[in-house]
Amino acid sequence: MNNFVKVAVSRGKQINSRLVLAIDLYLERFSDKFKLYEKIQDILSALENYVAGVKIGLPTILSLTTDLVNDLIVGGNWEYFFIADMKIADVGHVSSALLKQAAYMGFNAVISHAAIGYKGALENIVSEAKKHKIGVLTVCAMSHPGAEEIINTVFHRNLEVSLKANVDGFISPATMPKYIRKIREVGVGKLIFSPGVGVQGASPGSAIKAGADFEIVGRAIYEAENPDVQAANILQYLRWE
Ligand code: BMP
Repeated sequence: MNNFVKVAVSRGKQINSRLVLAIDLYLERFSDKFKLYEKIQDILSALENYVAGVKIGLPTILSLTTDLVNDLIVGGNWEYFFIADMKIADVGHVSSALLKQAAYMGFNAVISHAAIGYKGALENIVSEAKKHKIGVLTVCAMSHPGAEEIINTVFHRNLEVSLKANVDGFISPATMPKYIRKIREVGVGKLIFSPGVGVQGASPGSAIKAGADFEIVGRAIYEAENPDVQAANILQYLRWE
C-alpha cells in the first residue's frame, strides 16, 4: 500500500467511517474570506467524529486563496486527510505546477482527470506527486447525466491510463454504480471515492455496496441546519463493518 492509501484507510478505520465531506463553499465578495474560513473551521470542528476526510473544491480554494487553505489544513491540527479537488486537466508542466500548489497547501492527495492521458500528462503528475509524497486520484467517469455524452464513453480508456500511471485511486460516481464495480474488479489496492450521494440522488451506502471505499457527500451535510446530526445519520450506512 502506498502512503496516501494507508493514511486514508487508517484514518477511516480509526473512527469507523467511510464518509468524506466535500466542501465547495465560496465567496460572493472578496472581502469575506475570513468569514468563509471561520465557517469552514466550524463545520470541520463539528464533524471530526463522523468524517474521515475532507475534499476541498476549487470554488473554496480560489475564495480562500492558498495561504488561508494552508492555514486551515495545517493550522487546524485535524485528524482528517485532505483531498484537493482541482480536477487537473492540462499539459504536464502546468499539471505538475498545480499538483505542487496542492502539496504546498498541505493536501494529502489531488484529483486529476484521466482523459488527459498518460504521456506528457498523468506520468508527470504521478512523478511530481511522488516527490511531494501526496496521492493522485483520477476521474474516469462522472456522476451528472451529461457525463454519459462524452467522458463516460471513454471510461475504459480512462481507467487503463490511470492504471498505467499507477494512481492511488479513483473518483467514481455513486449515481452510476456500474463504473464502481468495474474499477473494483481491476483496481487492486486502489481506493474508490464516490460522489453523487444525497443531493445528486444516490442513497448513502449504495456506492459502498458496489465496491467503493468512501462516499463523498457535500451539500447534504454542509447545507443542513445541523451538519453533525446529518453526518451522523449518513454515517450509519458508511461503516467499515
Ligand atoms: P454534492 O454532494 O454537494 O453533490 O457534491 C459532490 C462533490 O463531488 C462536489 O465537490 C463535486 O465536485 C464532486 N464530484 C461530483 O459530484 N461528481 C463527479 O463525477 C466528480 C466529482 O468530483
